Amino acid sequence: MAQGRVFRNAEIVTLATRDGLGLIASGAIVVEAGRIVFVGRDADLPTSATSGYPHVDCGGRLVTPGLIDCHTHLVHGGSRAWEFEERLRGTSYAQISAQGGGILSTVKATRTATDTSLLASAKRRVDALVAEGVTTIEIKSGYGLDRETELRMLRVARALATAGNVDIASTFLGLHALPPEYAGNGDAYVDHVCRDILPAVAAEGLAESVDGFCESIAFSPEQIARFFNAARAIGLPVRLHADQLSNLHGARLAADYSALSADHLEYSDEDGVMAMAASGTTAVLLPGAFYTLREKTLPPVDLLRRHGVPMAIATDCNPGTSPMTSILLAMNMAATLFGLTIEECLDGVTRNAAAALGRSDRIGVIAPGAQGDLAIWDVSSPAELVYRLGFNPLHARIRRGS
Ligand code: DI6
Ligand code: FE
Repeated sequence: MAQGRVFRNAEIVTLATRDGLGLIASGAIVVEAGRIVFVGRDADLPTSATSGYPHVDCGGRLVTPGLIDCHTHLVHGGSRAWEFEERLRGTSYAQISAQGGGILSTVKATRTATDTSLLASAKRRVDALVAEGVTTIEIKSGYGLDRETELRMLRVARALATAGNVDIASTFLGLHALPPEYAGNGDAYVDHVCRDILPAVAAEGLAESVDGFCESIAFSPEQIARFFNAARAIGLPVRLHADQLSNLHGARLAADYSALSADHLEYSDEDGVMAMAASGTTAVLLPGAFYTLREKTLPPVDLLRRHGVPMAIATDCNPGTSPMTSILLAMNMAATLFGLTIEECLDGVTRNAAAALGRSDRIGVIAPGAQGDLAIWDVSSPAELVYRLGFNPLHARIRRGS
């Protein structure tokens, strides 16, 4: 007989209805062989499900889908605390990158780190997210920028699934920064990524999507388009760091390639937002980077709402612009800094985050057929999950039913 478990006496935030939280008071959930087979009122539990399987009394607690952090760079060597200090003295992120700091200093530290130390340092960051009810984490490469190190980063990301007891979605961030070997020769690096690194990533099945950084300090829209064409040719979906520091029309570019997501978007305009709506691209908002860089330009939340673009929220966990390992803090920042509602915050770390990963069929909601990934909270209302800073009310995390 299949393994199963019955969760009873729960206030369930299913997120399975089109609008609203899809709340079920005094609810029950049955998970069988890792998948949800029943969700509804406790009183309506099928009698076949009440016998046999162990019952868990949730004590009237709030139950949400397991949370999803859909944008992180949490595998990397080194630390950038010195750069934080430098910024406190008034040097800008762009100035630091131009001086060979920024992303490239993490590239140096990542290339020289052993696999063991990369895994160990990343696992501590994974553990922090998992402790807050996270059951799926996206992890990008992008601090290797050579074939060997990019592949190593993605293998470490894959190993974190077992090491961290969490689902991992890995992304090949081939165009993150120009490595020193290609200084002044961006087009040659793009060729190298498309011809030599991307095929190796695909051959080993190490990534389920690709990503790039479209910015004046990184790669041009034309270079990103060449990379996206190569990804499309081998059937990998794309995502994009778009319009974070300036408007290079990255939102539209992402939409033109039916991207799963366009991320950051502080400088995106209405044309870009409309294109995203038409292509079904999810907007991933990253308030940790906005906060760390003390940005002033807000992402166009009203436009995203008006055009019906789904909004996800993620930590962007990275050593430079968002050294954050708290998805709850990301929700709080999205509310306080970007003006998202409680419902939008919850959607942002569940079903919309699932869409950004192309996993809407499996995770992000509590519904029959979905993976049995749940978070059980010691809170009296959904708003309580968002409003505290630095407090973790997780009671239990359930991954695939256990
Ligand atoms: N945008 C970001 O905010 C991070 N990467 C990116 O493309 C920054 C990563 C870093 O500074 O190390
Ligand atoms: Fe990022």
